Amino acid sequence: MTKNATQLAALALIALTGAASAQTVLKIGYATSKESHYGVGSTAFCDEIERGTQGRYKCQQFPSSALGGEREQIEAVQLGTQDLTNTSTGPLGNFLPEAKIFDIPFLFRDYNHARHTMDGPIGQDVLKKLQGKGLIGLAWTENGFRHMTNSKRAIVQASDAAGLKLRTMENKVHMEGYKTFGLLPTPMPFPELFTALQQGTVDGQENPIPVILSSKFSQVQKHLSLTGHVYSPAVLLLSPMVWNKLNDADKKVFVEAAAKGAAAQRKKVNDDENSGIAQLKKDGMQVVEKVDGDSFRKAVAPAYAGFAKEFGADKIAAIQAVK
Ligand code: EAX
Repeated sequence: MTKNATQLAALALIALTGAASAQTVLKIGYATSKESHYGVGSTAFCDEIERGTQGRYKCQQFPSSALGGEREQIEAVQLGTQDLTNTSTGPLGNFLPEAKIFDIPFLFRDYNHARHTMDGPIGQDVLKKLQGKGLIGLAWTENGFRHMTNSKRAIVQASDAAGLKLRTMENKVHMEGYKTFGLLPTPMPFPELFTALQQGTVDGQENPIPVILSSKFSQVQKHLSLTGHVYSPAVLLLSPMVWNKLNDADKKVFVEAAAKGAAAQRKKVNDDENSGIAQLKKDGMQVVEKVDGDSFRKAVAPAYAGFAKEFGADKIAAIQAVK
């Protein structure tokens, strides 16, 4: 090769690698702050896809509901106007009815039971079904067990909850369940919640410790009861518009990155569960740690007949049987 030809070849190579390293920036949104469990999980996922695709894919993160409520974000991911969302299953049942089974109060015994179910055949089957609804479920992440807060009184047993106006997610299964506690469920998108609590539009709300902490609900709620009345799964959703453009190797990178994100998110939930109660007490909340769980279980038991009719008694029993 002449010197010129060598230079040309080198230039061609630069042009080629330049094209190969073109970067796609994916928009990911979630409800809470960048420091919260959703932020930790999303960041772990984003770091991994950037590393695994040698920088061909990276994220731009939109924490704190900057892209809207969770229902709106799922719709946007379906449409492809948003690439990713890390969201609770609150509104997911409106897209895939089968997903609502996981929202039944007192279905899961503890975190191990819930995580084994979501990561096992039952959870993975529902995750795959999202494809039929124009959503790619990359992994079950986690929101956590939900606890009640309110501005009126300490809740020790179900009868203490009766009559309180409680904001719920836009989730029929939760609403049906909470009615049995005598609560007055008021569905509302998360971005409106802080102001609604501040202005007294509702008396209370229910959310996992990591959400109560990161959203600073201690500023607007006096009482916290560790009711743990329902497990709140979360899911990392990708738009099919992005998924369908990925080659097989990149698909594998995305799925493995999602598993790492889920692990990081769950670890943050664990950490917040361990240190969060002390923090919330310091912030001035009155905390009922010894809740009469049986009074709540007894209250909700009759609603299980309705849940069995909707989802199948065998399906509920299969989840209860997961070790
Ligand atoms: O996903 O709406 C809710 O209460 C959710 O738990 C919150 O947005 C985090």
